[in-house]
Amino acid sequence: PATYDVVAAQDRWRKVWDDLNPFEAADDGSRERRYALTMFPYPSGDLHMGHAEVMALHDVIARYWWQRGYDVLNPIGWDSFGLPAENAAIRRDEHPATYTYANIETQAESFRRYGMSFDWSRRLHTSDPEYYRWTQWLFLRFRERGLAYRRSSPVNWCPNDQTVLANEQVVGGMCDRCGAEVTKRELTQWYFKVTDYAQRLLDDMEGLKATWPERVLAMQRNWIGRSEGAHVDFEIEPAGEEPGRTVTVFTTRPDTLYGATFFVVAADAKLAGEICAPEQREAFEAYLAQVRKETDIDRLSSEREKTGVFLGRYAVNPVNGERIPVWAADYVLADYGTGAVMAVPAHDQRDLDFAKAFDLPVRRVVDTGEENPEETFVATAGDGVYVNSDDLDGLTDKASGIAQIVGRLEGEGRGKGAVNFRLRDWLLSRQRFWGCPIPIIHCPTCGEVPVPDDQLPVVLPDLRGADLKPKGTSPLAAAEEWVDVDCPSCGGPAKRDSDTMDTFVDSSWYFLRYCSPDYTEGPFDPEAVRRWMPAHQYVGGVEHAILHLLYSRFFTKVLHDMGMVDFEEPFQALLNQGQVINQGKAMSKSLGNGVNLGDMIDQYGVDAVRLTMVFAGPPEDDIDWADMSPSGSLKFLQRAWRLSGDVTSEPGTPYDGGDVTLRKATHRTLREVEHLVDSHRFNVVVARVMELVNVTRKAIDSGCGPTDPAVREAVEAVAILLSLVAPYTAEEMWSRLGHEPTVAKAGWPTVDEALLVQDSVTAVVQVQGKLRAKLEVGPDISEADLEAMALAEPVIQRALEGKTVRKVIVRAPKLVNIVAG
Ligand code: ANZ
Ligand code: ZN
Repeated sequence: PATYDVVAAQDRWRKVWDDLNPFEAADDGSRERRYALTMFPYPSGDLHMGHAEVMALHDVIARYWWQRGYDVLNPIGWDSFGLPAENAAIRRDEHPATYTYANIETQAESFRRYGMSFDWSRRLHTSDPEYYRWTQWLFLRFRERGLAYRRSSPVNWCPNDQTVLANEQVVGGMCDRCGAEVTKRELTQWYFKVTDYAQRLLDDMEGLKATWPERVLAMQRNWIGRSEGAHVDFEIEPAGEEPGRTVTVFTTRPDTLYGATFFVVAADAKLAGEICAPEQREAFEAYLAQVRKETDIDRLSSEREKTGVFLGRYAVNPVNGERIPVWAADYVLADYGTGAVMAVPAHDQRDLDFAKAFDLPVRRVVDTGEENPEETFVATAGDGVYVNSDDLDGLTDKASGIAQIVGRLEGEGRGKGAVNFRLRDWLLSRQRFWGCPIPIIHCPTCGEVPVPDDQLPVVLPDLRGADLKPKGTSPLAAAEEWVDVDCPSCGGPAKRDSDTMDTFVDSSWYFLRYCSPDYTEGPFDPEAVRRWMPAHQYVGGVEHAILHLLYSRFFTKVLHDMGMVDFEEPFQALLNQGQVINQGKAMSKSLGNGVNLGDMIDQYGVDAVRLTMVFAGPPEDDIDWADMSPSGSLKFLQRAWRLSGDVTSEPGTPYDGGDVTLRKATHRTLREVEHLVDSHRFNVVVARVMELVNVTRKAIDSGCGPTDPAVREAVEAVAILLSLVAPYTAEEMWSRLGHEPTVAKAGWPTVDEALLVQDSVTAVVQVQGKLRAKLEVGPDISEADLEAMALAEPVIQRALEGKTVRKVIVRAPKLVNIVAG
């Protein structure tokens, strides 16, 4: 039999598609719009198996929407600032742009070869001045609203990359880019005030419940980390020369206030140094030096021995006037809550471990019925009866305990109910070159002066190679010609801000820019955004579950408050694909289990690789390439392709008179695929197409024969269905069926409802071999269902009255024989 020449097909159709350019969004209102968004890539190297997977899955959705007649926006771009290009540039002694734009070309070519249905006319790169002009513009608008500000604080510092990192970029105490251990440094840095939006970021997840993976929502919820409790004011007693002062703590358990037996301040909080008594100073400083070297992970570990230093001061418990000692310790974090806690060892295990280590008193104030923590050194956290708690004594539940104590504190002006978030402001300054310059000028007279809008973009200077080596300050600081400017306000000598922005700033709004990529009046044309956004479907990796998605949601909310967009959530639905692994493990150089995408495509062709990715299983699951059979996929594509050569009726032949059984199979498949694509069960789509190919083959060889119009209908449907997954093969089939390209826009066949009606079959029900009833049932009824139906039939129940059923013989769908006696 003829074989399908995969390579020739790829060459042929690639050219035709380039000419036809079929996937440009019309954006003319003639059809309903759908926005299919895929997370844009970093241009580091060529595409790999992971890209191949996510793109194959994403394209099923976009291509399906095209077939359904929507006007689809399916854009592509590059997140092209960032460290990999900069590090490569240092190694190669060139400008980061050289490496970046070369990789972009390579990846773009690979996407085209892979047959992605992108709208190439909207392509963008975040490192283009035309793009980052607007990143800078947005930064200035955020700053005007008080949402971008500078402050000095201890920040995460990667000694290897010589740059600060956001909390989100520190994973397990390590830099998430290079794996080096992260340390702390005191630096003045720019922040976005994302904490102002904490509650809204949390609340608006309600509306995403049905369309975002629960695990992503859970990760965001946890990252935002909302806790309800109270702020309680403690007086620190004056001591010698040292004045007294009020220190507030955040607690989730104000009801345990009578059990507070000591007070702990984070050793690295300013407060600790300020209140430390002179005689404890030396011990405190030594301890602080040790704490500064620790990571937050160490500090929060419950396994570690508790450490700390007495500060020589006493705090006064606001409810009973009790004097309790003030300690500095590392298990309290400086940047959470207020950086100080009231320690209730009986009901908080961390406090109890600390009390044990330093022999501090433990007092139970809630009797939970468990053993007394004063004796067991196991803290109890549950509800119980309040004891040793004055007016609370006798209450039996947390809610009333908390309500009563908070009411009293509020009445006395010594505290109030409070909500605390784990979420921190987003640190956006980076001391690296290859990023978006921060459009601020520092003037000794005027202070921070924004670069006027009409002078944007602030373009990066031409630095390369050794100029870019990390030195702890941004390489831009050393570029004198660039950094020294006249103050836009007073005209005096001033300096540009020499930091660049975290690349997550660039990616927090790119999906808006796609709607009008050439717009010059602003970051995006509000009308274009109104037409396309929010994106109907976002597809990408779960590694972006927190950072990118949270930041994009934050940006969208700010833009909403600025009146620039009229929605508050950017992505209506989210799909996270699994990973491509090999032999059960993530692919890596060190394991030597990497699979090269180019090799796979050379060996099996694009379509077989795409089909394998889609057929591998539910899109959310990992794909173990070792278990996959791209050669099996290729064989299937050959079989499908062969059908198109066997059809002998003319294109345009009406299907009406065709073989009804085959027509039914075709129409059922189409209807089922509609539901399957909508519910993202793409692997089952492939299975259904395989079934239809088999049925059609049988019809040709031993059924209605190749001339029957139903065969043409079935094969055309196969081509259209395959166009979602295997675009080259589908195009090849479509042309062999006598049609013009492109099959990608052939349009979804209209499903004939009449052909979906299930035929019914008559089943006979016998009792003791005697015909008692006839039932109309579906041809696919299961034995169990048929038996249940028979036994439920009133005539049969009457016939069985007073008898015991001994045996039921079922031959679905035709016969049930009941033996009773
Ligand atoms: C007294 C108390 C009694 C507490 C008790 C808990 C149980 P979440 O839920 O994570 O918000 N805390 C407050 N600030 C802290 C900081 N900077 N570093 C470490 N721990 C801190 O936890 C809030 C609880 O964590 C607070 O409530 C406080 O301990 C502690 F039976 O106050 B609690
Ligand atoms: Zn000035």
